[in-house]
Amino acid sequence: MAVKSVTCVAPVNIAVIKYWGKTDEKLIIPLNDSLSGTLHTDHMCAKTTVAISSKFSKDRMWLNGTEESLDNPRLLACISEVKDRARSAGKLTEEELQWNVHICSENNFPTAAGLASSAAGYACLVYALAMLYKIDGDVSVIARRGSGSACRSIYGGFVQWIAGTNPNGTDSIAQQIVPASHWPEMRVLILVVSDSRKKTSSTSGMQRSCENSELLKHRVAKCVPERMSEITKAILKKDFETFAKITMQDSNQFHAVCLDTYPPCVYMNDVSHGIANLIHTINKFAGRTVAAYTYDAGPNACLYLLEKDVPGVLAAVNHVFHTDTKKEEYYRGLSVDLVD
Ligand code: 2P0
Repeated sequence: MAVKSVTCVAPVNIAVIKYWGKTDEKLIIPLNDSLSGTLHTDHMCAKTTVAISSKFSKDRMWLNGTEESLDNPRLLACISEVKDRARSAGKLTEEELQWNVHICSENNFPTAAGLASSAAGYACLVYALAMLYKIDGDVSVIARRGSGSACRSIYGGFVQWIAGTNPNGTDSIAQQIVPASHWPEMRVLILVVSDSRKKTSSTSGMQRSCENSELLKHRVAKCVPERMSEITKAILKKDFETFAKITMQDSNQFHAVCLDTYPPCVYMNDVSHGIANLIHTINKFAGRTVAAYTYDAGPNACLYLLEKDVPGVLAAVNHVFHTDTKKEEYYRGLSVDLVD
């Protein structure tokens, strides 16, 4: 039986300037630009196989071994955008374009625990489909339709997601600022505080913030544009001090917006705050900025730091927060570098 298939892996990205809020829910157009580092796929990644065949009787999808419904508008939007582009590219026959698709995807890290699982998952799916249907050009614009942050996982290194100005979203795309090789000493330490599913999804949390957070308006109008410009300069100059300060300030402001939302979205817990305090203490006693923390829509800490400081920071974290699997809250350290 004729089957065409492609398997891809795609990495997680960790934002240093956060995406929070949309101007268009359906097209997933963000309120503000954002910026992230793309992690190496060795440790945290999504792996997806896509296949088409004349013998497949319907579209089907499996996620981490369990069959899931394809009745998801975001998933369908990604598939249909890829097929539209494939039709214009003309590298597959119309008959092949009509074949049903099977999708098999898995993550090697907690799903929906605020560790960018949807970002890696949709980036992987869209990239694999793009290879299967032989489409050219930027596909971050399609990955965005699956999950906003997924567009940033299409590229390696430090990546900017430009919000864009076009109401149809065609210019809301990701682009690489620098490859990982620009700053090869950069590391990210993931401290898993909890791998349980988050209470408020990012999608509904940001929707609520848009409805009633005054702080979000100030953040979007003033803080993010200034920070995007400053942190980009810091990355180009490899100025860790400035990079780290902006990263921590933006994480703190994002969580302040979450608390300014009514009812509030609470993502960080006592262990998360404890880790943030520890980083400030380490930085103070070292007399320089050794590490920067950042937290997404969950309690897990991501630390950006340089390779030379990984052993010291890990030792301090291990000393203060004992691994105790009997407790519901624990952490696990994972040091990863960025990918090109
Ligand atoms: C980010 N987050 O920039 C921010 C920081 C969470 C906190 O992107 O609705 O899962 O699918 O577009 O992409 C999470 O948002 O939300 C996110 P949707 P997504 O990484």
